[in-house]
Amino acid sequence: MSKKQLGHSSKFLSLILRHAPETIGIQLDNNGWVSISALLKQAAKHDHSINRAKLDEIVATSDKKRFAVSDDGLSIRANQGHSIASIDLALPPETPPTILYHGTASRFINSIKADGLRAGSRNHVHLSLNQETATAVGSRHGKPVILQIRAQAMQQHGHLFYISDNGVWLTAAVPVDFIDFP
Ligand code: HQG
Repeated sequence: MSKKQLGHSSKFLSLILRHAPETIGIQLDNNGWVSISALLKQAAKHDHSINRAKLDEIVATSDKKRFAVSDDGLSIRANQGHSIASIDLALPPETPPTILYHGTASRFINSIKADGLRAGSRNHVHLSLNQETATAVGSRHGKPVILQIRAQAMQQHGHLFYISDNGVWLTAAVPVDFIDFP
């Protein structure tokens, strides 16, 4: 399987498992899981044939570990990035490091200064453990700007933090008081 083909199928799976399962007629459970056999059957019906070996290869080679297969091997979910409001990843709240990073684009800074960080179309604001990752995330949107988030202070003020299975820190929103701009 070429890298390009894998990337194409990985994008398709992200779309289905994070945002739009209904487009191929499947439903995710409350925690975002779906039966792999149902997923593959419905994907094939919608012109996207993926066999189990290919699915396992996508899960194993995803550079960011975007997907998790359940321990019994029967179900799959996306580890983060969902926009479906009813999905609760049921992650336990965790204590974050003192500082987390958020990579954004320079054109968003004035709006972030006014409103803080909003989850927008996703269920959480995504925060990175290090500046390198934040730079990569921000570069997707334009000229990257790295914000420092005083995460532990936020937690002390009652904000909850979670860590996805692939190491992305998640929180509902970041008030501007906890953001250090460069
Ligand atoms: C910005 C990728 C104006 C926010 C990445 C971001 C990540 C505001 C954009 C994951 C704002 C939303 C998520 C405000 C936030 N005013 N703009 N008040 N508050 N924004 O893509 O964090 O490859 O939804 O700064 O690696 O860029 O998909 O979020 O620039 O982990 O697995 O609004 O997506 O992972 O953009 O990226 P996104 P994100 P995958």
